[in-house]
Amino acid sequence: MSAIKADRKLEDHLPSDHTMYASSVSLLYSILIFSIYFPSLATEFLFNGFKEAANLSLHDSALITSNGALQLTNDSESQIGHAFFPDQVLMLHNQSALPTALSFSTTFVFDIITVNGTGGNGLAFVIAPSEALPGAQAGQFLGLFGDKNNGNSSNHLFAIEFDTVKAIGPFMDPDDNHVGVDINNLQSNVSKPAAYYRDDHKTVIVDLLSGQPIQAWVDYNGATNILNVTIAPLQIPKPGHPLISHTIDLSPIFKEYMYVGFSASTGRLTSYHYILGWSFSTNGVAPSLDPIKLPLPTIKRETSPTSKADILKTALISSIVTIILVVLVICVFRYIRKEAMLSEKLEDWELDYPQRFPYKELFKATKGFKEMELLGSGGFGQVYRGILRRSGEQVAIKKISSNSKQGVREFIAEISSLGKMRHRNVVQLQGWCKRNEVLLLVYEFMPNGSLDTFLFDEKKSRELNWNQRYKILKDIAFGILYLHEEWEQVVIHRDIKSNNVLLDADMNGRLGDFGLARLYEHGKNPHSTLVVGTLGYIAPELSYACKATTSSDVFAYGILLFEVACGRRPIEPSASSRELVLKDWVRECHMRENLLEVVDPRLHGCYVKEEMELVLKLGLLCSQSIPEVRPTMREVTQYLNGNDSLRDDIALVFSKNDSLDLNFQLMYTSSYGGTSSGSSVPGREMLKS
Ligand SMILES: *[C@@H]1O[C@H](CO)[C@@H](O)[C@H](O)[C@H]1NC(C)=O
Ligand SMILES: *[C@@H]1O[C@H](CO)[C@@H](O)[C@H](O)[C@H]1NC(C)=O
Ligand SMILES: *[C@@H]1O[C@H](CO)[C@@H](O)[C@H](O)[C@H]1NC(C)=O
Ligand SMILES: *[C@@H]1O[C@H](CO)[C@@H](O)[C@H](O)[C@H]1NC(C)=O
Ligand SMILES: *[C@@H]1O[C@H](CO)[C@@H](O)[C@H](O)[C@H]1NC(C)=O
Ligand SMILES: *[C@@H]1O[C@H](CO)[C@@H](O)[C@H](O)[C@H]1NC(C)=O
Ligand SMILES: *[C@@H]1O[C@H](CO)[C@@H](O)[C@H](O)[C@H]1NC(C)=O
Ligand SMILES: *[C@@H]1O[C@H](CO)[C@@H](O)[C@H](O)[C@H]1NC(C)=O
Ligand SMILES: *[C@H]1O[C@@H](CO)[C@H](O)[C@@H](O)[C@@H]1NC(C)=O
Ligand SMILES: CC(=O)N[C@H]1CO[C@H](CO)[C@@H](O)[C@@H]1O
Repeated sequence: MSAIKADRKLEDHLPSDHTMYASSVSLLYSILIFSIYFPSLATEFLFNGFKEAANLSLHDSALITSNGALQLTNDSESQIGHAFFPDQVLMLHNQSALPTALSFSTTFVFDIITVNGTGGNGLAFVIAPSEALPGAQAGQFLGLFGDKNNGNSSNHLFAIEFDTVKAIGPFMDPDDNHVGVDINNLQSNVSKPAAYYRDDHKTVIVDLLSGQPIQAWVDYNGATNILNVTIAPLQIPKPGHPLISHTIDLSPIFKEYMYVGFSASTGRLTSYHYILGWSFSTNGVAPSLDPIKLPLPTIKRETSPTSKADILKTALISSIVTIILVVLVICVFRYIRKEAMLSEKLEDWELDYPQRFPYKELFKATKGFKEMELLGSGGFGQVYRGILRRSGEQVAIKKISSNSKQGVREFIAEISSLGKMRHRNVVQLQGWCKRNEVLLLVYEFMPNGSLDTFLFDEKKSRELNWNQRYKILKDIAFGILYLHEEWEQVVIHRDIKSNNVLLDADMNGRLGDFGLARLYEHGKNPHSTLVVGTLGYIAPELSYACKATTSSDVFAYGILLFEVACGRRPIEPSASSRELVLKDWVRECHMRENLLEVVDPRLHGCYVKEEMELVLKLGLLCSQSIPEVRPTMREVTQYLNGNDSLRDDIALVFSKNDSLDLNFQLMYTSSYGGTSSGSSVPGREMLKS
């Protein structure tokens, strides 16, 4: 791995008579003689690692590691390590009257590795008169001097220091990462922050404690007295411009023969100091080192921060990693929580009804039942707009909080059979979902909302002309007829009112929420007298018969007819007592033969008189107190379609004594008490009092 080429050549300018010895034997003899009397006239050696044959003189803590690196110190405190080329090197031409220092050139690769804490104290290339450096101290003295002899010119010591600690005291170190030229004194004659110059003369800082191998070149020209010091990371070729170029005459410093080598020390701060390769020449440029052959330091730098830049970098990286981790954990946590929230425990029977939607799908469709998607809320719960992911279809999702568990199962059974209904005047139920106490019903989306917003809108921004109103009434009549007679089983709506009349994009009337009132019926105590529906639409017989029939739907439809014709609610608390209950008011006006007095003023007289009269009379017919005398929905649709043969029937009915309804108001008032489904009805309080 390493190689030695420590050949000591005789210089060319040896005495010329030397060549007169002809025979090879005497030549060899004379070389031997010269070797004895003029040892090391010029020195050149190259060590790519020190494993074999280097034979350095090691002192104190210095050692050669098993793979051939020179370790000057380990990272124990207050260590000193010295290592020297074993032979003396001629450094001064001492024969003439004017002694001159020899030119020399050296290059070496060092590596300072700090395992823990902050590194210290540094290393130095040394040219000294003896291998023993008298009085040398550890720490900031770098093992070169001690406080007794620092600065004494009798030291004859030349050093290039690579200092990693800014010493306190008289040394005037510029910083904790510098290169300096020391002569007899640790106060450098010249020192510069460790760096190299790029070809464009820009300075690049070299961190001595980076743990990376760093190459240094020291070149001295004895004729011009110019000393150049250059450093660069190992992978960078020798920079063209030296870091330090200093004019100094080394002849007073050098003795004739000197020792060349290295010194390093640790103090309170510690590092491993390594030399990985070294070449030296007093005969021109030092031979190049082969980076491939250099040993690696045996101590691996740990990831623990050692320099400020590293601390920053590590802190930055670790904080980024921490942030990413935290975000990840939060995401995972939220995902798990959301999944747990959206997961559902199904009861066995729920699987029997195929129109079931997964809760997750509805949750996503409504963006988590956001306020923004809320279309409205009423007695039965909230309605949200949603977009189903699977089809992109818009739906209305009704969220019903039912605190009665027992009714839900029967209700779903019923609902899923109702889901099979198809009629153009019935809002189609697309499916359902049950989750804990919450029941979700998925309906076709009706873009124009419910009829009551058109009839009672305070802002009067949404208006309906008579043709539209009449059309809607007919649509709803056909819808109810479908429920009552045309589907496979009789379905009683139980809650017909303008709020449950929905309008599609073409303003067709569609009956919604059929059968919903049943849910409450199922859930309640069957023994209690119970009426479900909405106050004002509840047929009087329900208060005692307690059994919803198609006739009670017809009664509610009659009230709906009044609402549409008169443009007001069935019970109007702000109206005079005469007009309080819409049905009674219409009846009274009819008795006074002034039926058209009740017509919605918002129509401004724009309506077909015959149709209006038909609607009002039909309303009277449907809202009779005795269920048996009310028409069927089929008859209602025929009236509305203008079956003239029925006109006479109406006339007949109204010619009769209307005693049927004499005590209606009385019954009505007593029937609401505690029996309504609880939907908010204006005027309820007033009626109570
Ligand atoms: C190393 O030095 C020792 C004594 O200093 C000497 O005996 C030995 O021959 C040297 N070996 C080499 C390879 O120079
Ligand atoms: C460091 O080197 C010194 C001197 O050789 C030795 O006494 C000490 O045990 C070494 N410390 C470690 C941690 O190896
Ligand atoms: C570094 O670690 C060694 C042993 O693990 C310990 O003796 C030494 O004091 C430590 N140095 C610093 C500066 O923490
Ligand atoms: C310098 O060192 C020499 C030899 O060790 C000593 O005699 C002399 O007193 C020292 N000079 C100073 C100023 O310390
Ligand atoms: C020192 O560097 C200068 C350039 O800054 C160069 O001209 C000179 O030759 C160098 N001297 C040695 C001994 O390398
Ligand atoms: C120069 O050489 C002479 C004899 O070899 C020696 O006595 C003297 O100390 C030398 N001077 C230096 C500075 O080495
Ligand atoms: C009119 O009503 C009568 C009696 O209900 C019915 O027989 C007849 O078919 C109806 N005509 C039309 C056109 O609906
Ligand atoms: C209407 O019926 C009531 C009570 O049933 C009766 O007193 C009244 O005379 C009847 N009026 C007519 C016109 O039949
Ligand atoms: C460094 O150079 C030597 C020899 O030239 C001088 O004797 C010293 O005084 C000088 N030291 C400083 C700090 O400049
Ligand atoms: C009167 C009214 O609001 N009609 C609207 C019904 O819905 C469709 C589709 O959204 C709209 O285009 C109509 O303006």
